[in-house]
Amino acid sequence: MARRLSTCVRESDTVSRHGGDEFLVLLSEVDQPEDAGLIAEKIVSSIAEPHHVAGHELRLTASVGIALYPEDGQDAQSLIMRADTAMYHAKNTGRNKVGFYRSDMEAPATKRSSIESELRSALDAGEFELFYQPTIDLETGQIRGAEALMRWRHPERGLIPPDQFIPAAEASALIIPMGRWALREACRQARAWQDAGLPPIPIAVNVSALQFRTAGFLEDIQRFLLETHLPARFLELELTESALMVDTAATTSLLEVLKKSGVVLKVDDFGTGPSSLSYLQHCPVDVLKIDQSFVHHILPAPGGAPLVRAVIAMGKSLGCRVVAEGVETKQQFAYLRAEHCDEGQGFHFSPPVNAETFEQLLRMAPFALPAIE
Ligand code: G
Ligand code: G
Ligand code: MN
Repeated sequence: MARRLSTCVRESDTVSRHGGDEFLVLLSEVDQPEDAGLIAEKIVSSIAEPHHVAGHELRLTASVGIALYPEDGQDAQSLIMRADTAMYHAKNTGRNKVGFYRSDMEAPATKRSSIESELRSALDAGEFELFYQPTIDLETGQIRGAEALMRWRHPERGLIPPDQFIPAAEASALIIPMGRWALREACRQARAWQDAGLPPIPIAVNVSALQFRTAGFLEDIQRFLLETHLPARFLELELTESALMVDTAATTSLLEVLKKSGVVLKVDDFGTGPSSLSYLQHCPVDVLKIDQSFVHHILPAPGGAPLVRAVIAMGKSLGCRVVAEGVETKQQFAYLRAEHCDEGQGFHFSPPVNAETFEQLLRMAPFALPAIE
């Protein structure tokens, strides 16, 4: 894509990737606005030419928004913002895929703030819920723990899964109060189940990188544990590799303090992020969760999943417990069990369910074990 774009502009122009699937083109010598329009048209038709990738023919479309200096903005930031606005407008009107900025276009910032304010009022109105998915001891078939997963019970749209609101929450920093709510609610629920005489199990809460880096995170956790009288070992934190692999004094000491307090630290989606093995060796994590993409590749054939086997071995030699995510079939269960993976989580056992249903799972007999040939 970068090469395509570069061929449409002059040597003196600048092409850059802005993030995701967005590119910025800076045309430094434009005599009249129409020239920018012509180049944008050229870009759109160049991108529309088929792309050949790994033997496949791919066809793409693009939308271009144009902002002009100096009338649309005096600095880079406002020019980019207005080009962005024009781009969204071009995309939404769909007819002409190139559009110039006009002051009567609605800014994307205002659009974004509407989901933000929706999330904010949902939080105040108590519309978030935690669902729970069990992790199973692969040796015994018993429930060893649960992962808390947020759901939004929208008054009109029904139950909304996290992939539809967590990204917006992260972009707007609302993930911080939402994550704080999830932590407290998980502690409360863990305690309530114990008080009801159910087998005591730890509950794992997903913590976003931003929340983890926010001042007061540790104090919040300590307060929630105290308030709910929950021993720290029943609270687990799931952090992604990108949140953990920041080798700064602050991160390291926070992890050390959490670990010392008894809270269990888990690496989520292990194998998909920027893990440094030498850092991992010193990082005080207790559990590796093998990402489901690796687990899905377990084949019924022998020797099926070298990466899964290697991660289990590595986890063990680091002294970590290993959990396989996304276990969907009996074959996967049997393979993981034979490889002595400690725990499994996935649709084969149970999808994430509401608290009431989870309570029934806790009262049930252990999950049936696969036969070992
Ligand atoms: O539950 P699945 O059902 O769709 O969850 C999708 C994603 O949303 C997961 O990657 C999970 O990490 C994330 N997620 C779910 N609940 C929370 C939460 O309480 N906090 C954060 N930060 N992420 C969550
Ligand atoms: O990123 P994280 O691991 O926190 O996300 C857990 C996500 O995985 C949730 O969206 C949950 O609904 C989903 N999930 C749980 N078990 C399975 C499974 O067996 N198969 C698939 N495809 N997804 C699963
Ligand atoms: Mn998780």
